[in-house]
Amino acid sequence: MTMKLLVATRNRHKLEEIRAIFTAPGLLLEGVDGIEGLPEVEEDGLTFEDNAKKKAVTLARAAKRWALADDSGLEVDALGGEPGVYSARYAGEPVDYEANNKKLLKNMAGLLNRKARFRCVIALSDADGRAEVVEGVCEGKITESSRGDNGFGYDPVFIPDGYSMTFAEMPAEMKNGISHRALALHAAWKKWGELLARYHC
Ligand code: ITT
Repeated sequence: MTMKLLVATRNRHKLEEIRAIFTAPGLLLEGVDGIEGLPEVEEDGLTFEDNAKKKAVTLARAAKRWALADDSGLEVDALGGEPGVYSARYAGEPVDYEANNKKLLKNMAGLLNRKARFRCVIALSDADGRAEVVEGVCEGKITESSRGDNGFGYDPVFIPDGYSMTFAEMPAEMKNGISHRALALHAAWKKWGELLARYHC
């Protein structure tokens, strides 16, 4: 039997990381670009949870199928949790990862407390908009300068605890073994199994 899951993201890097982990025989992951007429979802929530739920529920209802959405970002202790839910557009529109990293390193110049974490909230919604969320967190620290070309976003400036490489210096499989998204996806996988059993579909 084939089971379809709509992945409610326009971020191709996220989609690749989700595909690497959310895999099973008979499971078909569909990106939003494959389906005509889906609405754009404005991310105006104050929390990752609000935004993840809004994305999953809106697109699941519109496409009339299960949807998974990821809302994620970087929280820096010395900046009071910034950029947080504003991570994607920290340096303004349009989204520019290099400009975001430059702004972050500038705002952290001279700061000794470099503690930070990536947080990923994943929402799963059925076609009727019944949604549940799970979360994954990866603790680490902010570098003094950008390092590495892999991954996306703040990967070049983030070193996970227990490592000396940034996420952007790691091969994809290594990041996918320890990242906030990997932890959230494993929790989401378990949660989805429970939801499918609960709703008998
Ligand atoms: P969708 O809303 O379409 O999923 P998006 O990129 O706008 O895509 P978010 O609103 O969740 O997604 O913003 C996430 C931002 O947080 C992303 O643009 C990065 O700047 C940062 N981020 C999240 N996960 C990351 C990761 O694994 N590595 C580096 N940066 C990450």
